[in-house]
Amino acid sequence: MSDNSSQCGSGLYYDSNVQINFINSRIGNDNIDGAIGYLSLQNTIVDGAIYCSSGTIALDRSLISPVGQYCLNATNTQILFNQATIANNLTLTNCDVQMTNSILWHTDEPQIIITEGTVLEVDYSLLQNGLGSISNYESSVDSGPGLIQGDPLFVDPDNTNFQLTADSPCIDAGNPDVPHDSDCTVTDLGAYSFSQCPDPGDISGDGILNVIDIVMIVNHCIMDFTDECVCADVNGDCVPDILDIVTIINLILGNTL
Ligand SMILES: [Ca+2]
Ligand SMILES: [Ca+2]
Ligand SMILES: [Ca+2]
Repeated sequence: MSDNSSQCGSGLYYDSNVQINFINSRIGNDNIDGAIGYLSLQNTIVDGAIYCSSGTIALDRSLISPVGQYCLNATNTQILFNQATIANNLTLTNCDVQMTNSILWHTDEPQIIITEGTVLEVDYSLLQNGLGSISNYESSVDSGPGLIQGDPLFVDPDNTNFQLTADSPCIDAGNPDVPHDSDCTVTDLGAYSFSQCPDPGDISGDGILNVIDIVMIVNHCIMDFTDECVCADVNGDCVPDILDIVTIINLILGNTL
């Protein structure tokens, strides 16, 4: 959806008991203006801002990064952030907010402006300046474990690329008890996970699958799985075992699996 028009000058406007689900979507250059309903964003990028005066907003593996003052301005709203990247300010009034496995990033301070009545529960997230990112945090924030602060080391935030670089502190910083990333490591913070194994089976990291990788898997990964062994799981079941050895031999021999 892009450059759409509706009531109130927004790309999408809703004001009744509707449920709106965006999945694997991009909302470009449009704002969302809503009330009462349930707005769900999964694997979705929002280039505009969201304004909401009641109801529920749920972000899962999604990014909001508008050019402007706010990415989310909400009143009397329940807000659920899970693996969200929020790259602009929030203004929250009388909201019930849960944030986990997420990133809050913007150069303006504070990044979250709480004007009154809001309760924010946050854990396993990067807040740019820690709890100092949130106005009135002494009275409005219930902070849990796993909070970090600092630069998330995005690839190119000036050009709206909020993917993680290899040195990002957000990698493996999520709640270890929730389902792991597709590379079988602890979940990363934010909308984008960083694959720590671009070439499954290439333990040596030289870009070539050969007997050296097999020896390394046998000697270092089958019995004692370490972070260096993330590429040992060649068949994608998150368990390094003899099946991975069989799989890598077939890959080396060019056999069809
Ligand atoms: Ca991870
Ligand atoms: Ca190799
Ligand atoms: Ca395996």
